Amino acid sequence: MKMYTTACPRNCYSTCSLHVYLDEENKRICRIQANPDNKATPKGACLRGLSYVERQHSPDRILTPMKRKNSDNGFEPISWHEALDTIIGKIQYIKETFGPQSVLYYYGSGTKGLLNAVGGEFWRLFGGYTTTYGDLCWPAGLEATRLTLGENKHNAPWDIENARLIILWGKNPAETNVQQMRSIDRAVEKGTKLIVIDPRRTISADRAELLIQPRPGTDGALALGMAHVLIKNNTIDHEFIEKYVLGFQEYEQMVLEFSSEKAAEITDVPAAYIHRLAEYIANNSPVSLCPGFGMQRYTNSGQAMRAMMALLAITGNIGKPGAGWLYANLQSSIFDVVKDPIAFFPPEKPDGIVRVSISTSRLGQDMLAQKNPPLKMIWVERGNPITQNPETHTVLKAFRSLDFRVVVEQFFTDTAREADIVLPAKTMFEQSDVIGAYWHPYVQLKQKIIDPPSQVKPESEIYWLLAQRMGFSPEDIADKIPGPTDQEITAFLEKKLEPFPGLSLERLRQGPVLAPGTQEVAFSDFKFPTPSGKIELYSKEASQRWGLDPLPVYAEPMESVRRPSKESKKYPLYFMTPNTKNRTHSQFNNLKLIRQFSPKPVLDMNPEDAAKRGIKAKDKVKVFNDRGSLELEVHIDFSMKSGCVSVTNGWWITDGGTVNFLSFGRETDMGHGAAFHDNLVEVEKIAR
Ligand SMILES: Nc1nc2c(c(=O)[nH]1)N[C@H]1C(S)=C(S)[C@@H](COP(=O)(O)OP(=O)(O)OC[C@H]3O[C@@H](n4cnc5c(=O)[nH]c(N)nc54)[C@H](O)[C@@H]3O)O[C@H]1N2
Ligand SMILES: Nc1nc2c(c(=O)[nH]1)N[C@H]1C(S)=C(S)[C@@H](COP(=O)(O)OP(=O)(O)OC[C@H]3O[C@@H](n4cnc5c(=O)[nH]c(N)nc54)[C@H](O)[C@@H]3O)O[C@H]1N2
Ligand SMILES: [Mo]
Repeated sequence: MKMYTTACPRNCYSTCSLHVYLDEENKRICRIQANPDNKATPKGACLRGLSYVERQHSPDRILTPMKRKNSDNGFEPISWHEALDTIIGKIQYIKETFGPQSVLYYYGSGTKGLLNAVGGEFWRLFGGYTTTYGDLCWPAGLEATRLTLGENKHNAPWDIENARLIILWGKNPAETNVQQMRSIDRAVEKGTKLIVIDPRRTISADRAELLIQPRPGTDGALALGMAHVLIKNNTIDHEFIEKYVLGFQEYEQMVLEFSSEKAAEITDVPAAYIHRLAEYIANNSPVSLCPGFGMQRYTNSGQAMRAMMALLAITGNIGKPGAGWLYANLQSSIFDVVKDPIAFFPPEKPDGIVRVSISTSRLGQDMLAQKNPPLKMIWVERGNPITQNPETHTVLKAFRSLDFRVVVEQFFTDTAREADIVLPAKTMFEQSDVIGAYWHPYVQLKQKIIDPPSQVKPESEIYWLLAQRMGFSPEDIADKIPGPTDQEITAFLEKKLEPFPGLSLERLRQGPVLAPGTQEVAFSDFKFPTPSGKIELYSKEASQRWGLDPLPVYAEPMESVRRPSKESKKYPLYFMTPNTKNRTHSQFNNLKLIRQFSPKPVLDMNPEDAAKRGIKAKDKVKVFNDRGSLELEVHIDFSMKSGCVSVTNGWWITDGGTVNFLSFGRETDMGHGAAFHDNLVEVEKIAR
């Protein structure tokens, strides 16, 4: 057995450092263990990580190019020669007849890496394309943070042990960032207080002193109510505000109108608890506030996140050990300009190449609406938009209205099933790449450990082959599309690392390296790269860029039982679709190991809501709204706030349906995120 150091490239906070063992004789990945050199992830992989042994060698992997059969819906294997010839024929025809922007190049978050940029380079050389702006994951929070603090970074994960109070606000790390739970547990052992704010009583709340279950989408109001109490009680840090905060006076005026009773009325959280929350913050500095991504999937989330950050700003809980806003730590994202989500996501570079950009949150609607030129083809890689983007029925309709669909995939996902040609995708063990993280500050090498199966080619090689066939010159592709050999990949990565002397491939091969210039305590220099150089509670940019109030005022989400409308009468339940420990979105659940823990989708429901509808434990129910429906088993449990129901996201249509049958394609108030949780439904028992 030979041991390699590598790292998990999935879209997950933890981005664990791993020791992976290869059985050289049988050419099999045979053991996954922790790499203790990463201070944030020293204790080992999660269930998903352990399942890579099965995933790598799964009999369900796609191992050759496949094309849709004419006769039925099945697929048949084809040669690379046929696959590439077909694709070249189609893309050239589409480009000449309709224009290159008739091709939609879509990519998801399936794997991290520098080599992901190769696709964009290919389509740029092609002469242009259509792509997406915005992001499904985190942009409302990224933008709220950028507007307020100037930059998305936070203290190193292990620093949370210095906190006296930890607030998990709409984050469920016991499932989505298990490695963080280790530090939280250690802090709790030492006497740190833990509070969870979530409409569900998640397993992260097991060791919490206080669980607050607000009505979904009302966190902004909760934060303003807490600020009201802090200001009224004069438990704020005047000196810190004076030195580092912009707009306190305007903010104070707004907050003084927002009494705890008003907040209680909006949030369903009794005023006494709003006072207690404020007192916890006042009496237990330093405070580490961990907002999750789940709570920024509403149409009012950007402003809510700003209101939550303000609590730290007015109590001086930023720039100090054990304190801060732990949203996204992009200190290891040294290669991209992710600090400004708007500059990062839309592809408009001033290079003379015309790209059309459509909203990823409204993917289906925008694909269908595109006229100039109309879309004819989609290329999908690293993503599963049929399952994961909002409004699946519309996305399906848009896919089916195209002339030609290519999907690069490891497995026959719901999206791959819609393709005309499926190209087999590499796994994390089959090509080297350099990756960052969004929680810990390490740069890591995801090492090649094993050759891909004979007919599997990494995307960079697929693009290189297409580039040859397109007749792009070696000068055109130099430094953009590396050749297929390991040496060429290594040279490509080394070139990217050149500006960072501490980050040679040689060094990264030994294990994780802290990103150059890492601040273990973020903002410890109290430099905030906002327009004013201060923490902005009053943000002109918020109004200039997003048409919002410069102050973090509260607005009711679009789909709310408190908004009088036909829909809110018909559909009285909030439908939340958070993540689960058993999958990364739609990945892993096709594996036997994982199936043992989560064999089928279930709907979590409060006993009160179930009783009203005559629903009993394990009944088969239908969850529905005007957009679609899902049929599944119910799980009745007091952990769910009444008035709310929940199914984890990522189930495939072939498992019985994706939760996005029910969601609507609409953007968050800032950052062009997807407001998945603005989603009202009704539930009824299915008669047997
Ligand atoms: N209703 C609802 N919907 C949601 C969410 C929610 O909370 N609720 N969450 C949203 C969030 S936060 C996110 S980040 C998105 C995720 O959306 P996606 O990024 O589309 O989701 P994944 O399910 O991770 O799909 C990634 C696919 O990439 C494939 N893949 C993995 N590695 C490679 C590779 O190297 N090459 C290629 N070609 N393919 C590869 C995997 O097999 C998988 O099918 O989902 C969003 N959708
Ligand atoms: N195991 C695992 N880990 C993952 C992922 C995965 O799929 N699986 N995905 C990764 C990715 S891409 C992401 S985006 C993150 C997401 O991980 P998290 O940041 O933890 O986000 P979610 O799981 O979407 O939602 C977290 C919590 O928000 C709660 N919530 C929903 N609405 C509200 C609200 O209005 N107010 C409050 N206060 N809470 C609310 C939900 O009940 C849920 O428990 O996890 C990453 N890590
Ligand atoms: Mo995400």
